[in-house]
Amino acid sequence: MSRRDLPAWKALEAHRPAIEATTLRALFASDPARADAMTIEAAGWTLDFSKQLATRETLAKLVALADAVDLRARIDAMFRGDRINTTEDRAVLHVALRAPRGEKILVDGTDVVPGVHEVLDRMAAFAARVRSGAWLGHTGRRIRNVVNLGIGGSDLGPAMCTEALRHYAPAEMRFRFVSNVDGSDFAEAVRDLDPAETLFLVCSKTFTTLETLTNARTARDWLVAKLGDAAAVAKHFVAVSTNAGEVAKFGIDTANMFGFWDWVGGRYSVDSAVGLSVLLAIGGDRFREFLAGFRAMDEHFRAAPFDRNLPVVLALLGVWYRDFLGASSHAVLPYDQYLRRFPAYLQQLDMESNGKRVTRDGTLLDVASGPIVWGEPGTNGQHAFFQLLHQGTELVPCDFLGFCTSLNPLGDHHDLLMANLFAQAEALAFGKTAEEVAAEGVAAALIPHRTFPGNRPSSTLLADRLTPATLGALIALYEHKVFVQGVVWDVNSFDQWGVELGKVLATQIAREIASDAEPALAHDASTNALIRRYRHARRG
Ligand code: G6Q
Repeated sequence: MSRRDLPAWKALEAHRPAIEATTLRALFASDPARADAMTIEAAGWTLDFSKQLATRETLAKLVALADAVDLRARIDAMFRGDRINTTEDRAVLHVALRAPRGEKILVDGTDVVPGVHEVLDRMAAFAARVRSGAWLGHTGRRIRNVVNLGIGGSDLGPAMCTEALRHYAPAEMRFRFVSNVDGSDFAEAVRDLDPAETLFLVCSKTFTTLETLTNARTARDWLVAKLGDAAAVAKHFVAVSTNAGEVAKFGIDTANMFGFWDWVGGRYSVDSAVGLSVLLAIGGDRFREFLAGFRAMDEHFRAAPFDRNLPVVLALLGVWYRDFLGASSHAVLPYDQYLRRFPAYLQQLDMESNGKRVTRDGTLLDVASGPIVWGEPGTNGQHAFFQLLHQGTELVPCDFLGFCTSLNPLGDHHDLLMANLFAQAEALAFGKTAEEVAAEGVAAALIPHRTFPGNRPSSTLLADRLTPATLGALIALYEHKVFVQGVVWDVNSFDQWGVELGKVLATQIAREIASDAEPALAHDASTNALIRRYRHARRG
């Protein structure tokens, strides 16, 4: 049955005109308890969603939709280890990565939690050796540079978190992330590094990914050429992978490999061995705090009633905008420079998970699925694209993220930063009417230009301070948000078949480009011409 046929869906459609007919100004004026009633807390985060184009009645109707699509049963199925990734026939158990020792989670009858902790213990022991100088490079020098070679889920999470938690890392250590097959990425990343002090983490679940393996081979060549000894690889390369055979073939001793499991999806893997760079940056104890933050949000997600449940509320509001109010994008605006990479991370988490066009059983969707997710840190975005948010013709729901305490309290920087966050959310919601503009004495011709329509929705998420735990909780919040939306849209949020076709074509085209003889090209006329032009330019 299509989602559209559900009475709960129809009830939301019927409710839409009432919301379209009102304004946030009116909603706040008529309900003095609104801000309090629409604020909820969990795992160190406070969510104020009162500036959303929704009432308590809207939320009740959205929760009825969640009930109608059996959200509770689907949450239980994920936590139980059911094979909910049906197109790949896999369980989806990133929640097991943060389960405490002693908890039991069974996959095919085997408890996976002891294995999780065994890898974590090995990672922590390895990181402690590197950080203390017990692990030395081939020439006896301490490791000061860590370069993660990975892409997609094996890059975005660790890159985002290592940057986010930079404050907690030793100042003398450098962390770099090379993902692109564009050689410039590698060249620039190592340009100022001393190979004798550099450790490469080859991070690839499959250990067959073109970009990562190309970068890993280049890194190996670079290191061996600079240090003049192939044996140096042993002290300067470790692997994060599920594929021991390929790791050994590459020349990395599997004793220096940190494993994970097929029930961890790439974009859900930063709290597995994929987070080794994060652990090297912050150390084992803090990494466990990071995991505890995830876990706190997991517990809230499982236990809290849907209308007081942070991931569920954020997800349902997203469905409301996407399917009922016509929003096609969603902006995430962290007011924290350390979270600079958070929007990019979230883009993959959300768009690769819910950018789908068929339901779980393969039927074409007749409702809109995942939105375009984008954003930049504040205040920078204010001087760039906020114009469109305030006065453009698109409806863009926003998430503002901020912290009450700065990790770098310098003068009044933090108060100014937070003043801007609060001001932007206020301006978007309440705007400035033509009458208010006129009352300021603005010339009549300029009034339309200087009017702010308001009614532009946002949520504000606040935590006391950016710590490993609040970061972990934030990631889990969005992981579960994406899951809930996938349940409402009835898509498989855990596969990514849409990335395959381009990979296959690229392999074929790479062969055609490399061939000495003029290849017989069988693409479309445009692609054929582009390949010929490139071959010609390349051969001079
Ligand atoms: C994420 C995707 C994808 C994956 C990369 C890297 O969910 O599966 O982004 O993480 O393609 O894959 P490997 O880790 O296997 O190199």
